[in-house]
Amino acid sequence: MVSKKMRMRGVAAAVAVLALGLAACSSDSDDTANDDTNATQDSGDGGDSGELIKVGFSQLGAESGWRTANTESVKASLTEENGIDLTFVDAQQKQENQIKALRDFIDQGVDVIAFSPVVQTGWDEVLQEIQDAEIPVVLVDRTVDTTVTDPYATWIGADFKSEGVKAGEWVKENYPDAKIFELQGTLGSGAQVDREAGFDETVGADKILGKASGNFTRAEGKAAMEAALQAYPDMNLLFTHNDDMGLGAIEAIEAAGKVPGKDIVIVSVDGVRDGLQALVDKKFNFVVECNPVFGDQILDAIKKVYAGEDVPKETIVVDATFDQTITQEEVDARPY
Ligand code: GZL
Repeated sequence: MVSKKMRMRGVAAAVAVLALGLAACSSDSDDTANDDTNATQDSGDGGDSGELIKVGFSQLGAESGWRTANTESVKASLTEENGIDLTFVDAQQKQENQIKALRDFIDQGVDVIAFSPVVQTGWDEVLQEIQDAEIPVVLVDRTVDTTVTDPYATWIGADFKSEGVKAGEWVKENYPDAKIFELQGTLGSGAQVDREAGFDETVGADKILGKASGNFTRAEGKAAMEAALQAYPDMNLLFTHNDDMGLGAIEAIEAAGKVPGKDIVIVSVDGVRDGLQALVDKKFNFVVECNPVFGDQILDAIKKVYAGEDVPKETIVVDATFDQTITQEEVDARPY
């Protein structure tokens, strides 16, 4: 989708190059004009005219090891030498902060907006404002559920439902009679909704004693697990929507005098280093990866969208799975 704004930029750039060319041709050796031309060409490989692509990125928070790794990947890719002028805003897991950041990006006249929505709904108004401002959106990680038609150019993230299914299939195969408690991620987030759907459909809702949200954080996962251990004393398997909540749950399980990985089998999602270390330590039993390192794919999508090139509606980030056969060397070699 080449917006009017980008078309106008293209015309302005063409005029500028033509003017520089004419100035160079008309004078025998106008170094200023040549320097200007070189300066333009050397100022990064952003848009057609060589200027940087102004990107507004609204990150939902810093709630987990996964988010930290994702932010590091985004910032490592969206750099000036890669042609990007990045404005990065952390919303501390508050939707109102994200909506404010998105509106600020509109006011700043950014070229492209990228964001990872903390929850699926509540974006209709601001997505319509962005569309009216003809600013293309690259949706990152989490998904949206909106009435706005064609609200984003492309989405890059993981297949959350498949992650839930993979976790459920391992439980069905290894612990078919488990009495399960489920630690949910941020309620209403695409990751929570779809991991829960995939897992519950696979193991059977009748196997699940209860659920509670730990909001994808270690502290809230620990608190939710403390309550669950009281409420469901015969629980023998925990499915947690991310490693951080599972690591908090380990603290609660041990404080209750039980052995994580044995008295209570733990199945998790993410595969951050602390989660895989828990596998080596035999406190986690199975982990489905959700790879956060896709900054380069976001960069590629932003450049294509800025240039008005076709992009796929969605790009699924490939995930693996891990069990207790993982070695300490493998964990130490992990990039995040
Ligand atoms: C998944 C991502 C989730 C992670 C959590 O792509 O949105 O959010 O699984 C993080 O660790 O908080």
